[in-house]
Amino acid sequence: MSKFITLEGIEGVGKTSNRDYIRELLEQTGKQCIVTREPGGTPLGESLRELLLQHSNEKMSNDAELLLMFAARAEHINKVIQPALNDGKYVLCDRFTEATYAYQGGGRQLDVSKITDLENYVQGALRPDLTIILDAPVEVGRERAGKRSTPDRIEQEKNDFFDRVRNAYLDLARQHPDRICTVDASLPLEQVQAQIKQQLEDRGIV
Ligand code: Z5A
Repeated sequence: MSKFITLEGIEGVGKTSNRDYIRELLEQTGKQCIVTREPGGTPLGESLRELLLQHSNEKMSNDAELLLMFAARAEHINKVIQPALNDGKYVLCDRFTEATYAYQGGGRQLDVSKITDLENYVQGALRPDLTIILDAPVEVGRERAGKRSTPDRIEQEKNDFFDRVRNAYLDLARQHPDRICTVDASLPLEQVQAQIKQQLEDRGIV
């Protein structure tokens, strides 16, 4: 049976590093799996991603940012996520709507009810079966990410923005313990992977 699994966390906590590990675990247990990401995952979504992350002289409004995230998501669900789930596949997605609650709700301090309305409109009943939040202090994630590339439009925000993002993620985990878990991503990679494996085993996924 198909499952929709998402990976979340502030920048640099290891979503990309752990995505391949989860895919391997799923495939080792005979599951067909697609890996995708947000914003992105379709040609339109990748174009919107570029608009969302590139630096521009004109400041993007918070509402425009929110709506572009959901425009990309609508396309992604219609063209990629729902068809794969309908085919019985596992969908492993690097970020999804919990990122909107964390970044646009927590970081930008937008009214959460706007996000909930868009979530219901764009997704209907679709929610991830499991969301793994890789949690680490902001300084840890930023230090890891900083070694790798120059900050994009969202990454250039200050630490207090990312503290709000992190806290919003932790709130989501407290609100939905049935489908959202956290792992301590400040530990060495092997220990992070051991926690992820445990979560997947506890839920009968691998
Ligand atoms: N965004 C939004 O605002 N609203 C939304 O609804 C959505 C997204 C969907 C793009 O995300 C931006 O979009 C993002 C949120 C926003 N902006 N920010 N900030 P993205 O996922 O593409 O970009 P990102 O969050 O910046 O991801 P990232 O920087 O690629 O980080 P990561 O994938 O979590 O980390 P990584 O690349 O796997 O690891 C970073 C480095 O740390 C790398 O050198 C690893 O080898 C190293 N690493 C990883 N794990 C460890 C451990 N455990 N120990 C030591 N070193 C480690």
